[in-house]
Amino acid sequence: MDTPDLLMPAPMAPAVLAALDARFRLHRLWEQDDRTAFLASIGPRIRGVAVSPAFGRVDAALFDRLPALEIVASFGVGYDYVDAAAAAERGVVVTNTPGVLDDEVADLTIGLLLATVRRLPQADRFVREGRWRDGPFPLSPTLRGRRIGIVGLGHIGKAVARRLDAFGVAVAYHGRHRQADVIYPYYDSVVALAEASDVLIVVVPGGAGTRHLIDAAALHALGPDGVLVNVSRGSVVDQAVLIEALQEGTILAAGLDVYKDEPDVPEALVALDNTVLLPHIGSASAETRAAMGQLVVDNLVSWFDGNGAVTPVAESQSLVG
Ligand code: 8YV
Repeated sequence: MDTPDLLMPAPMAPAVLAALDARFRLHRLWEQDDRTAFLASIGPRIRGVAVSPAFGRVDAALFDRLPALEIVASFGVGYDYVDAAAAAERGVVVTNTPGVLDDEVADLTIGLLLATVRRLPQADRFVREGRWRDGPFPLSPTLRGRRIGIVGLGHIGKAVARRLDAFGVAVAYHGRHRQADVIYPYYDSVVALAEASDVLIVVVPGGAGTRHLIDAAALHALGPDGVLVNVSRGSVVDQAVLIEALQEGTILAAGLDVYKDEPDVPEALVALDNTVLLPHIGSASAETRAAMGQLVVDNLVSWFDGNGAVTPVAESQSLVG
């Protein structure tokens, strides 16, 4: 069995490092003082990359330095930071970590929805700050009777919808296509879905195709009693327009796990009382992050054992047959 050279640009979990060290010659880019010189010397031998969004963009500029590259194993279901089309053009397979995080992200989404509508963080602060003694916490809005619009009914969207079924609220969706096996009403535009909804939950993948899908028109259609929950990517929402809508009360509230420039969260969002702000923790339990890391390892091991990629992304399908 040969020992392929792998590049890891930014640190991943210790268990992932240990598993990759056991099977590959793993090069840790972040430990190098002169990364450009290091890449120039080691780049031609690199056959695989294990990477997470912490590194920044993975695109032609990196591929140019790795002429023997066969596979990029990305941590996370979303891989909008990887130019998977440019990779495919060079015959490089890209893998992600779908499936293992669906339920975790769906759980978090429900938690964020309830926290936002029933104002749980605000209520927690109210108790901690000793304000309860001065009177009861103000009545909150309710989830009861709300119509929920899911933008992006993929695996995670469906896991969210299943949970919402149990809450006894109506669910509808928008996506690129109507899905034949789904009972929920379909709307062919975000604005039409927003008009028919009191909550929009955004679970669509990030990237150029969904940039600012939630714009001024969508928020206007959602209306003054409307709640926005975003657990996908900050790029999907026009953040400046969202801040304005929250400040002016043209929507009621927002629960956000993702932002335009993470980890920078605009002061304007922090200052608002009608936002619940999480630090991109949709999949961030120890167990689920371990499963995602294991899937990165499994993809690389399977590929270099000659058994193909386990979870290639859509853009790589033509390469894996
Ligand atoms: C991760 C995610 O936080 O899977 C995704 O797409 O957004 C998250 O699970 C991220 O990919 C890595 O930090």
